[in-house]
Amino acid sequence: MTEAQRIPALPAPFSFDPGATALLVIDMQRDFLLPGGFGESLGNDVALLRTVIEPLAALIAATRAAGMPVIHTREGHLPDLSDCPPAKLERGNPSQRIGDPGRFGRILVRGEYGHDIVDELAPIEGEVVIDKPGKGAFYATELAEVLAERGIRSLIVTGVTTEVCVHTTVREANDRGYECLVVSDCVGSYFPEFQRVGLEMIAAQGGIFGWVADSAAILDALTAGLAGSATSATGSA
Ligand code: C5J
Repeated sequence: MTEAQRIPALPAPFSFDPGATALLVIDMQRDFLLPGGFGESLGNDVALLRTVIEPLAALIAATRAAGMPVIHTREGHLPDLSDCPPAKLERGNPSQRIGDPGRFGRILVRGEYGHDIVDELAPIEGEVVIDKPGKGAFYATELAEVLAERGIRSLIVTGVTTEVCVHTTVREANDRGYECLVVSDCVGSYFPEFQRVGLEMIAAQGGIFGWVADSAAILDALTAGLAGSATSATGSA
């Protein structure tokens, strides 16, 4: 066990062991974030989601520097769509559905350009990328095994969209016993009211699904942890 860190958060400070914590980056994919992509074709303003990229890039860099795992997810389906239930396939705008040709390849299909993660947040060698057919990152994936193998008990959760894949994943994680800290400026929604209420719901009722903090608070804790490990390594006070 490494030295526990404490982050000011809602509804109360979040304590975590950096040696048992991972940063989870949900679905920061071109299909959702690029102008001209699937998200925009549904009538959404991608600018709201794109505000997440810069603070999340800084948080990913600090997490890597602290030696903590970064785990990425991508929502998408096999090219034959055999893992996409008809109820999901048939929903939405009939002219732009999962598997249809889009500006960045077949929409939400694995291996297509639009399905992959935006360049600014690209995984580096050795980082786990979980391909998920659902909204939650645990459903029909190997995420539970990946976390168990690494002894992870706490998750710092980021990505898009706040009220859909982030919420579903946090709820799944909470039911499985993980402590989740959701990073308010590193999650995004196309809808400002969903962003606000989505975050409020997580921390409500004493933290019914988890905790909420901004990235500055987490960066402070990670930097303090690094400074602590540097002083113990050099033996200085
Ligand atoms: C959606 C997601 N919104 N990653 N996916 O369909 O939140």
